[in-house]
Amino acid sequence: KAAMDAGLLLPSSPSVILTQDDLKKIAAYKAVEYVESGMVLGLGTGSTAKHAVDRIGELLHQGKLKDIVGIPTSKKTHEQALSLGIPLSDLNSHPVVDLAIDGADEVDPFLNLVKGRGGSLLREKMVESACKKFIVIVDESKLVKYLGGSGLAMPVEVIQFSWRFTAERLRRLFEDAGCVAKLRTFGEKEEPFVTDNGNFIVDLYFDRSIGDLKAASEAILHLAGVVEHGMFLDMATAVIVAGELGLTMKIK
Ligand code: ABF
Repeated sequence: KAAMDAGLLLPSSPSVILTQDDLKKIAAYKAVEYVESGMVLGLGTGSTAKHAVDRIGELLHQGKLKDIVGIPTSKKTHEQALSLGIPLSDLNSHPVVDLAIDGADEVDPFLNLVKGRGGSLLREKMVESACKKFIVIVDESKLVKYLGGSGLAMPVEVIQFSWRFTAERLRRLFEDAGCVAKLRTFGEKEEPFVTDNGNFIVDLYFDRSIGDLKAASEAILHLAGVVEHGMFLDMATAVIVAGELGLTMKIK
């Protein structure tokens, strides 16, 4: 009841069937309510963040937001924001970001995240670690008991040189968790996926929990050849989750 009064819950109506994309859009629009004129904004990447960027562009054109500067987290978002007429900058010119809004692939109960299945984890981590507030927007399918728990990939960006060697070292780090390490590819020819930064991505899959996330993060980053990984630990200020029963906001 309190959440509904606060506008965080949607009135339930059995006749309305929401698609997953509707849920993403609802979470995105809610997050954009926290955007104020004059802010430097981290613009996320992915199908959920795309709705937020569209909404920011719309509010800008309606004159409801003014003097916004956006810092895109990928080339794709850069293109989208440009086409919407959102003024853009980078961390060199704006090293402090007021608010970033972005999606995630997994969210654990402590608001730790897996990101990067869209391939943009490095720029996302650079921008989102420079921001005062980071609002994550997801539909409820992204909630997991522990990171890696969805059975889907935990991405690691690696340099192309001798990537097989790096992938094997990554696999060995997490042998106890039944780790499988695969190079990310695309298309029928299974060509390597190349990130905006010219690197490859090795996706890690686990059978079991990897345990201490901080230790895992440090071990991965310690390997020569690794550029960054997709665990975003202790970074989210709030997570807005859209589900069949409404919107909830989890705050750190
Ligand atoms: C970005 O988009 C990524 O970090 C994450 O991989 C992905 C989430 O995608 P979507 O919103 O399309 O589910 O935020």
